[in-house]
Amino acid sequence: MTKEPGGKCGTSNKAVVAWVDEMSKHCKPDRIYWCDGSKAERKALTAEAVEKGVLIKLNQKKLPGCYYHRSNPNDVARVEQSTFICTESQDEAGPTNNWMAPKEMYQKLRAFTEGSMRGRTMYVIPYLMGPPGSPLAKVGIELTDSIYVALSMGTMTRMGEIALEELGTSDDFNRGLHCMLDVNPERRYIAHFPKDNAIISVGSNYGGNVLLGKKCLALRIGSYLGRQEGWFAEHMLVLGVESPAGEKTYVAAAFPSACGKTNFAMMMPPPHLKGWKIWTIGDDIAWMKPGPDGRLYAINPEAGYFGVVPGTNSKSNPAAVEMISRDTIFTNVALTPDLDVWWEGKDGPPPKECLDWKGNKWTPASAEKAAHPNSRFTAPMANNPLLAPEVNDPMGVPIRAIIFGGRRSNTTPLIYQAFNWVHGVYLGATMGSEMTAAAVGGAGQVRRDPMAMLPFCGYHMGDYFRHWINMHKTIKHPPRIFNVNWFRKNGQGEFLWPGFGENMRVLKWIVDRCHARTDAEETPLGWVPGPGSLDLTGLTNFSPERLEQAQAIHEEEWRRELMMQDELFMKLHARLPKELIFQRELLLARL
Ligand code: GTP
Ligand code: SPV
Ligand code: MN
Repeated sequence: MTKEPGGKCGTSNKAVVAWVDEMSKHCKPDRIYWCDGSKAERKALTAEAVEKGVLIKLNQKKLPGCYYHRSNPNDVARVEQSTFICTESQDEAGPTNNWMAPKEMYQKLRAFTEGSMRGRTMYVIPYLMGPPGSPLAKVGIELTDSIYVALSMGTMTRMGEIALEELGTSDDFNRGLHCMLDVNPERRYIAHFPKDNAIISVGSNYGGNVLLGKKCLALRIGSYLGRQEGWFAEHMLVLGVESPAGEKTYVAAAFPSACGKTNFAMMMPPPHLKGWKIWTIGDDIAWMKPGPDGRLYAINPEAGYFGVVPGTNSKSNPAAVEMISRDTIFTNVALTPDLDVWWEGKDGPPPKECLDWKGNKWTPASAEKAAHPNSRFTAPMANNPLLAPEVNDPMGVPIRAIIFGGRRSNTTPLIYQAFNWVHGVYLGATMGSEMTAAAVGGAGQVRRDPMAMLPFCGYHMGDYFRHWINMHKTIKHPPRIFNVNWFRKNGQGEFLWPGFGENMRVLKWIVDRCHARTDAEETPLGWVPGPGSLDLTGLTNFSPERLEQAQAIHEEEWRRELMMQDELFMKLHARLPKELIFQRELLLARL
C-alpha cells in the first residue's frame, strides 16, 4: 500500500487515522488518497477522472470548468427500497423505514466490502457540514473508491483540511464508507447506523445514495441526533426575502424531492415586484436550532447544489442558468457534438443531433428523452449570484416562516396558513405529494410524505411528529406555518398557477402575514389571502376566476384526503401524538 504524493495523510487525529487504517485493511485498496480540498488537488483529480473516462471535458470556451458524467443506467436516482435504518429495535426505526438489526447489516455488508477496493484507490474525504465554528456544524469522513464522489463532495461540502481543523483531536465524526462494487441493484444498500453515527453505502455511484454528507448524514443521521440534542434536521430550502425597504425576512420551505426547492430558493421576482429580492441560504437541507433570543435559527449544512437540470432555463431560473455555466459537473444530461450540454426545457431549440444520457444517438424525432428526468448539476454555492452573504454566519439566520408544499394536481389550494403551531405540524405531517423521478419507482402516484421527510427520517415518524410538537416549548418566537401547492391543475391538465418567479407573489403574502400587515380570511383549512391581498398586478392571462380555482376547497376531495391521512395515522398509531388526531377531527368538523 503506497500513499500518493499530494494525497498524504495530513492529520494526527488518532481516531481518524485508526479508523482509516482499519477500513483500508478491510477494503484492501491499492492506494489511499487523503483529500486536502485544495484547488491544485481538484485540478489533478479532475484530470485523472478525464483520463479514466469518468468525466468528459466539456467545451471550455462555452462552459469553463465544466465536466460531463454518465452514470450506469441502472443507477440514476435514490433507491428507497435499498435504504435501511439500522437501530437496535425495529420499533425505533418505525413502519415507514426499512430496518435491519445493526449486527446483521454490518455482517452482510462486511462480506460485500471485504477486499472490494483491490486494484482501486480509496479516497479519504474529511468534510464539514455547516459553517466553520457553528454550534450546529458536524464533521464526517467518507471513504470512497469513486473519484466522481470525491470530486462531487469537494463541491457539495466544505471538504479537506478545513474539516480536520474543525474536528481537532475529537473522535466525534460521522464514519461513512462507500464502495461502488459492481454497481449492481441486487447488491445496493444504503445503511445507516444512527447510534454509531455511521453509514455504509454499497453498489451505487449516484447522488443521495453516495454523497454521504447529504441525505444520509444531514437528514437521516441528522434527524436522529436532532431529536436527542433538541434541534431540527429538515429537507428544507432556506431563503432571505429582502423588501424594497431593505427589511430581510428568512423563510424555510419543505417540498418533497423534485418539487421546487432549488427553484424557489433562487427565485427572480416578476417585474411588478422588482424592488423585492431573494437571497439563497440553502436549496435542500436546513439544520435549525432555537437561539438565545427565542427565535429559531437555521444554517445550510451544504456548500453546493445537486440540482435537477431538466426545465432549467432563463425564464424559470435565470440565476441557476448563470450558476451552472462554470465549475459544474453535469450528470446524465445530453451531450452535443461541440461538447456542450442539452436537456429538455433548455433555452433555444433542441440540437439537430446529440448523444442522449445513455450515450446513444438522439435526434428531436427520437421517442425517448435526451436527458434523464433526474439528470443533475453539481455546482458550488459560491457561483450562485443570489447567494446570501449570511450563508457563512455560524449562528445561522432567524426563521420567520416555515412553508410546507407538495405536488398535487388537485385538492390542495395554492396557499393557506395554519391557525397555530400544532395545526402547522398537522399540515406538515399530513402532506401528500405525487412521486417524482428523484427516487426510483412510483412516479406520479400520490403518497403521504410528511414534511417531505418520508425517505429521510432516521427514526419512527410518530416520534418525529412528537419532536416537532415538543420543540414549540423551546422556541419563544416560533415561525408561522404555511402550506402551498404550485402544481394544481385545471380540467385541461394545465397548471393553474404560473409558478417559478411568480411564486414571489405568494411569498410576499407570507412575509406580510409574518409582519402582521396583510389580511386573511378563515376557511376550514386555515387562513387564506383576503380579497385583493394576493398581489396579482401585471400577471398576464390570469383572471380572478383562475385564482378562485387555485384556492377552491372541494368538500368531497377533502373527505377523500382525510381518508388517505388516516392510512398514515393508522400505520403510526402506536406513537402518533394525540394532538394530531384532534387536529384531524377538528378539520373534519369544520368541513
Ligand atoms: P430535489 O433536489 O430533488 O430535492 O428537488 P427540488 O425540490 O429542489 O426541486 P427543483 O426546484 O429542482 O424542481 C423540480 C422540478 O419542478 C423541475 O422540473 C422544475 O421545473 C419544477 N418546478 C419547480 N418550481 C415550479 C413551479 O413553481 N411550478 C411548476 N409548475 N413547476 C415547478
Ligand atoms: C432528493 O432526492 O431530494 C435530492 C437528490 O435532493 S439526492 O441527492 O439524490 O437525494
Ligand atoms: Mn432534495
